[in-house]
Amino acid sequence: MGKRFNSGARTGVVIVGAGPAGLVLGNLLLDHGIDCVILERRERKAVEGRARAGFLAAHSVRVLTQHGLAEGLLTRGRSHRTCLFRSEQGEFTLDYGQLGRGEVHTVYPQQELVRDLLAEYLRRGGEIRFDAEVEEISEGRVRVRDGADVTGRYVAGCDGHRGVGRAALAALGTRTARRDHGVSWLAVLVAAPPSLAAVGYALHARGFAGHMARTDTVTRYYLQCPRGTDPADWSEDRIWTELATRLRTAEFGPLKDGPVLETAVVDLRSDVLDRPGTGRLWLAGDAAGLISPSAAKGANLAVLQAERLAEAFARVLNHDDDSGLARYAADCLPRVWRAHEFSHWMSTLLHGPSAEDTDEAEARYGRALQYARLDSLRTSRTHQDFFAENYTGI
Ligand code: RFL
Repeated sequence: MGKRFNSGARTGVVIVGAGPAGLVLGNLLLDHGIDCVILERRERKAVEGRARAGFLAAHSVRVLTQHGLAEGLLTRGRSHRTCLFRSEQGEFTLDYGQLGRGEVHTVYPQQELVRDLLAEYLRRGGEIRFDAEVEEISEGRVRVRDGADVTGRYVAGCDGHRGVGRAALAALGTRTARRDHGVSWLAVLVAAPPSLAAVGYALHARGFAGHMARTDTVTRYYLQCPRGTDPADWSEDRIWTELATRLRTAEFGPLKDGPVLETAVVDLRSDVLDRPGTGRLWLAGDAAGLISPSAAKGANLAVLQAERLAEAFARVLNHDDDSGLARYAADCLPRVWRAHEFSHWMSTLLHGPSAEDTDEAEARYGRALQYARLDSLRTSRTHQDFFAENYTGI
C-alpha cells in the first residue's frame, strides 16, 4: 500500500513521473525558482535501478551541462564516435564523429543519469514522493492512489507512454499518429565488457543483432525475435549462441561473454501525439510520444522536451505570458518527427523482411533493398553524412 500524505498549498507544477523527462524538468523548474513536486509510483530503488538507455546525443549533454546536471556523465561517461555494420558482405566501420556535424555520443547508463538527476533535484531542495501512483489528472488536480489529491497551476505528465498523462490528454481530444514496426527485440544486459570498440549492427538472415557498450563491465545486446517471444525461452546458452551466429564471430572473432543480468522483450512501436498539451496539462518524454529504440532517441527527446517545457512554464509562471506553451508544441514537434523519420529509416535498414512476409518473392525484394541501402551507406559520403547528422542529432 502507498504512503499517505497531505497536499500542501497549490504547487506551481505537479510533475508525474521521475524518469529522465520528469527529473530534468524538476531540476530546471527549481533553477527558475518555480516550486514543484514530483509524484512517482515506484520506490526510489526501483527508479534508480531501471537500466534502459545509454546513448546521449550532444544536444542532451549540452542541456545537462548548461544546467549543472552533467558532472557524473562528464566524469564517468565515455565518448563514442564509431559504429560498425556486419553482414554477409563483410564489415565496415563509420567514424561518425568525423562525418556530418562532427558530433559524438556520450555513453552513460540511464539509471546512473537518473540517480544523478535525482540527487541534484534533492540537493536543490526539490520535493519528490515515491510510491505515489497517480490515478487521474483533471484540471490541475492530481489524484494519488491511497493519498490526498495534489493541485498545481500546471501538471506535467512525464509518466511514460502507458501513463495517465496521456490518457487525460486523449480525453481532451488529442490525436495520435502511430506505427507498429512489426518487429521485436530481445534486449539483453550482460555483465561483460564490450566486445567491440564500436556500436555494432549485424544484419543476418536469422534477424538483426546489436551490440552497445554501457560501461567497462556491462554491455547491452539486442536480438530480433518474433512477436510474442517469452524471454524465459532464451537461456544464456541460447543467447550467446545466437549472438555468435548473427555477429559472425567465426569470421570476426569471439564475443566477451559473462552472466546475463536481465532480458526483456521490446516491441518496436512508435507514436506521436499531435499536441503535447493543452490548458493546464502538458506532457514530455515518452508520454508525449514513444519512439522505437532503433536509433536510441527516446531519452534524448525526453531531455529536449523537458528543457523546452521548463522554459515555457517559467515564462507563464514568472511572467504571466503563456505564449511559450503554444511554442513548446511548435518547437518540439518538427524535431520529434525528424527523430522518428530517422528511427524508421534505421529500422528498415536493420531488419529484413518481416516474419509476416510469407511471399518469398516479396521477402527477397525486401532483403535486396536492405542490402542496397547498406551498400549505399558503405560507399556514399553523402549518405554517410546524412547518417551521422541524424544519428547524433536531435
Ligand atoms: P520513463 O523513463 O518511462 O519514466 C516515466 C516514469 O513515470 C513513472 N510513472 C508514474 N508515476 C506516478 N504515477 C503514475 N501513474 C505513473 N506511471 C508511470 C514510472 O514509474 C517512471 O519512473 O519516461 P521518460 O522520462 O519520458 O524517459 C523516456 C526514456 O526512459 C526512454 O525514451 C528511453 O529509455 C528509450 N531508450 C533509449 N533512449 C535513448 O535516448 N538512447 C538509448 O540508448 C535508448 N535505449 C531505450 C533504450 C529504451 C529501451 N526500452 C526498455 C524500451 C533501450 C531500451 C531497451
